[in-house]
Amino acid sequence: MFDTKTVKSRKYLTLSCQVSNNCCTFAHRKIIKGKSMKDDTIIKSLKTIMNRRGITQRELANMIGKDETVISRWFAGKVGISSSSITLLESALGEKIYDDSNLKRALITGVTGQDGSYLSEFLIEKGYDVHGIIRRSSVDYRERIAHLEGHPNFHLHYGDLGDSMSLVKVIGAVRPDEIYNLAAQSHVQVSFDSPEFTADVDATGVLRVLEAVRACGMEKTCRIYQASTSELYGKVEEVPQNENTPFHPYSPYAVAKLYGFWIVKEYREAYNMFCCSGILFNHESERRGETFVTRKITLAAARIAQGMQDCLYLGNMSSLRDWGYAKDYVECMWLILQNCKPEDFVIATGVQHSVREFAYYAFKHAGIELEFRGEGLREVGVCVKVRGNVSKTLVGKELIRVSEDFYRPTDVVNLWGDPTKAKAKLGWNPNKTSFEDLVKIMVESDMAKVAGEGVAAKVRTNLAEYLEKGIVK
Ligand code: NAP
Ligand code: G4F
Repeated sequence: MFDTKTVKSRKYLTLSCQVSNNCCTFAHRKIIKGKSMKDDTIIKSLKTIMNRRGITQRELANMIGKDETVISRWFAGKVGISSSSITLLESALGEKIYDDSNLKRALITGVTGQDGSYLSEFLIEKGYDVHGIIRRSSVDYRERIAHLEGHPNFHLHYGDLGDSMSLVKVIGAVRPDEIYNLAAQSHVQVSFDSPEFTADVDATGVLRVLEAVRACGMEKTCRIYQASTSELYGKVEEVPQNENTPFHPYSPYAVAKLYGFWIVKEYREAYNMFCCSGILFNHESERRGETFVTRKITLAAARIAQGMQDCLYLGNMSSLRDWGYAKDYVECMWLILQNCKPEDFVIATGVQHSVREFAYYAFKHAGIELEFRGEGLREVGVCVKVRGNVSKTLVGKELIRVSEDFYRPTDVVNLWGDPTKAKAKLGWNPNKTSFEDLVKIMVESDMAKVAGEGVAAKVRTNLAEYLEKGIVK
């Protein structure tokens, strides 16, 4: 039975939330600054019904005893429709405006992560009923999906990749058509500090998902996407890398992910399951975790440009990556599961840049022209020119320095993907967002974030100090 509890969120007013076993479905619509959240799906469905039955806005308003302006505001997207209004409309119209029983159901592990949040948006937009697995945490910190909570097609369940029973329960209850297994300890450097945990989640966790699907008797009906990685190529044996390039994992993270890749392949062959790996090269965004190199750079560039940080410390700046935009990559995850047969795909842009180049362009977008001088641990990024509101006092200062703290015991230094197969078989466009646009999107977002930090600035300053000192990697 459901037990209704009230959950308080930092950012929003109170949400009512039904909690059952490990299922937490946000049944009531979220209220933001006194307004309900806009819901395109419901408006679209309501408009279809009105068109079909020739009902005008005024007639609809009369039917539910509301002023016509309320309906206009719903249609203009100025306010969303509350649950009680939906009930009222459905009873007045005598039909469901919103019926999710025929929707395709997707389950996303790692829904709170960068990719999980974009994939949720993408699938909701495609008309899916989206279910996500979240871990219990001592702080309610689900920033990336906060805007989705309350959407009628978005549901959250407690679970953990380290806990088979929770996976069996959620998969058995949701009975998804598609599972996207994105959950992972995804930081390569952290995998050297926590190798056993990384193996448990990134390797055995994949096995647990596959076995849970079998335990629920869904191996013939449920398609599974596994978030694999270019880190498998590791100490690379050829450039660029494609689906036939040999693997040479070069970190505990990559070794764990290699197990995930092979166990997916094994279940595909042994049990005829539709399960595939997307071998994704680095993809970034304004939602990227703050300790991955791109986001660390864009946040620091914004903070330095606005006088809130003195210097950025980095590790190996010569490392090369094929960086794409996460929003473009989630489309490919979906395309892989819509393919006629289960296959693995390399997803990349086919364009490579160094960490140094990323830093150069990021600082440039923030109004700071850098010149790199020296080599190895002595290399520095010196400010040679400033633009716009950036203080001229920065000119001549060393804004980037190298710290040994950010060097890895073994580092992958030459990733460059060949997306030919994904282009040809999935019709995916790897160059929707260019490298320059990606840097611009991230810097602009962080410039705005830093400018708006206000009262919270001190908290971020502490994090920046930690980053500078190498306490947080
Ligand atoms: P991310 O932002 O670090 O998100 C990781 C997600 O996994 C978070 O939602 C996290 O939940 C969840 N998670 C971690 N441990 C878990 C556990 N034991 N049980 C349940 N959930 C757990 O990663 P991302 O960048 O979105 O990447 C998504 C996936 O793609 C990962 O598997 C990553 O290894 C892989 N990948 C990423 C890239 C890339 O460039 N981004 C490239 C190739 C492959 P919390 O919020 O609770 O921590
Ligand atoms: O941004 P990174 O930490 O990403 P990395 O190691 O490539 O891993 C990411 O991409 C993988 C796909 O290839 C994913 F599977 C994985 O989950 C994750 O999303 O580091 C990129 C490069 C590395 O060579 C690193 O040594 O940047 C170099 N780097 C230089 N200075 C730094 C720093 N990396 C970090 N995190 N911090 C630095 O200060």
